[in-house]
Amino acid sequence: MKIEAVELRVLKMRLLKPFRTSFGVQQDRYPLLVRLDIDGRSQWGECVAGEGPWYSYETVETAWQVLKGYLLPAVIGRDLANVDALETLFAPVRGHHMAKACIEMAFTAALAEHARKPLAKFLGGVRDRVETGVSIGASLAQGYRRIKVKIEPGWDVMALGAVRERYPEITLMADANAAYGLDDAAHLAQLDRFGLLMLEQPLAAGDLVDHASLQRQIRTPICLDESIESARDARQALQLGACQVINIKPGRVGGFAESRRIHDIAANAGVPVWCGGMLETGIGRACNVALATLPNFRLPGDISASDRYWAEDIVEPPFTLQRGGTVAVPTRWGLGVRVKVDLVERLTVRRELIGS
Ligand code: OSB
Ligand code: MG
Repeated sequence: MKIEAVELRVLKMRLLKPFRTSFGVQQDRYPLLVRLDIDGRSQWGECVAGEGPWYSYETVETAWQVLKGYLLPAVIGRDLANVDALETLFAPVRGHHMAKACIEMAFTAALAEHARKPLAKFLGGVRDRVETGVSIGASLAQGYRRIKVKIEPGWDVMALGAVRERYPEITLMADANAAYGLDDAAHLAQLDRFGLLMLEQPLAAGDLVDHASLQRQIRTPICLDESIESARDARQALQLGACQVINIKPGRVGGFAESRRIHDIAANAGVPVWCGGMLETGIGRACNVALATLPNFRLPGDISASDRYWAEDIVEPPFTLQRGGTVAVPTRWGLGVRVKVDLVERLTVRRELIGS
């Protein structure tokens, strides 16, 4: 398989509802898309980098620069037998997993299409639908398997208490996006009484040691998101007792192959994983859905329906919420959804073709 050229583009898309996290409020999303021209066919991918360096040091801008300056020159025009070959060429670039992941995932989708398999089957998936969850600031959404409330200092115990009182039975969790410190351990222990499924990323991304210490002070299981950028991070987090659950986002960890390694490390340790989201368009969502069909994805993910985010998704068919709060896994070969190229064109605010 030879990647002949790659087109980078940034779209501008309005979120149906502003999205609030401990980093701030976001109304517009600027997804970075890649189109690989590979063996005479087009293959789309999505980079999950955010607009600013809050969730991660990576941004749309850094991903663009690293792709254009380093990653794409290393792979364009070369014959790549498999994902291993791609990972080897990317290895000299330190970090920048989001930039790497969009190429790795598009390349994997191309391999799946070439093998005449849906992406989920190609990855070894075992499900034809995945359980969905929804990540929200304040309002509640119906039909999802679990609700994740974004918290931060000043919006935590009271907020979760109010939700819990109104919905005593609902599967509830909280995501702090690194907004607390170890000094807040006693405060965070107050969340124990709400029977949360888990508390996601309470402390800073690099703080595996402090997460381990916090986990000894609270009953609520800690889940790590920002802290896990690689299989090595996952192995060390589990060795330290820093978490009891892992949120895998393929776009955060460098792609499907690294996601699979994290999945297997967690499975061997008896630790469940689930698939997080990064406000993706249908392209990134298709990748998340395919990954979440692996056996150790045992908890509902942040894989909401397209209409939770967008007035019109850029893929056809869009992802819809189905019976029992699930999303159906596409059955067509490769990515499994068709990209609406005309709509992508209209939403594009920046583009560049990187050739050999
Ligand atoms: O921490 O999981 C997160 C969105 C952007 C960046 C980080 C996160 C999120 C979400 C939204 O929680 C998940 C989604 O619905 O895509
Ligand atoms: Mg999170």
